[in-house]
Amino acid sequence: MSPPITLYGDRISGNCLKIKWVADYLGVPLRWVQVDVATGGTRAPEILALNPVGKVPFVVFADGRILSESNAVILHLAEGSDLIPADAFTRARMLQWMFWEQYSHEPFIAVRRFHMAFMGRPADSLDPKLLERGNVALGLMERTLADTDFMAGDAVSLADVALVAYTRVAHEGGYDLAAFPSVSAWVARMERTLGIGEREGYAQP
Ligand SMILES: N[C@@H](CCC(=O)N[C@@H](CS)C(=O)NCC(=O)O)C(=O)O
Repeated sequence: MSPPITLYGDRISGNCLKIKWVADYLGVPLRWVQVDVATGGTRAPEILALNPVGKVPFVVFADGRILSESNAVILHLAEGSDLIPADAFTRARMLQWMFWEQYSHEPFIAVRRFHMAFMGRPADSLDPKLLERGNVALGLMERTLADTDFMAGDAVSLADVALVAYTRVAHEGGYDLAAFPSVSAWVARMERTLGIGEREGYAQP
């Protein structure tokens, strides 16, 4: 068996878990090195030496090459698999949602959750735009998932992996997923598809 890929990540981070889920789904061996974001682990000299960006996740391959940005990493891992649609337009639609996730979903939903669930910040101390724009994102997902089982169409793709990472824990950031029934059903579908269990709860590494 080839040596495992090493993932530097924090188990509270959906961006990091995305990579583990894709590796598990594909049967790719992965070694996890825990880096605590909340206590500044990403700024440790040995971590900055590997990834000068000062963020997780990043992966180190057996040949020493390093890759960061969660969606770039899952794209690379899943190359040639059924998580990437064969049809060119559907593949582009998958990418559309993955770019959208990083610019119009994660910055609101993941950030509000981080402040509330891990930094102990009360909801009323946070920028109200986080809740407002996160709900706009969930609303767009709701309308999409009312028509199709998965974000890019009828089959699961990396767009679903990218988006489920923080959607499934949006309630920890004060979002009410019950208001988005198609999204809630899709979260359950994705957890089954990826084998995400309670043991992988964000609060306990
Ligand atoms: N766009 C990046 C986001 C990476 C990111 O923001 N990582 C956070 C944890 S989820 C982090 O390392 N924060 C530490 C810091 O900014 O100091 C990705 O998708 O990988």
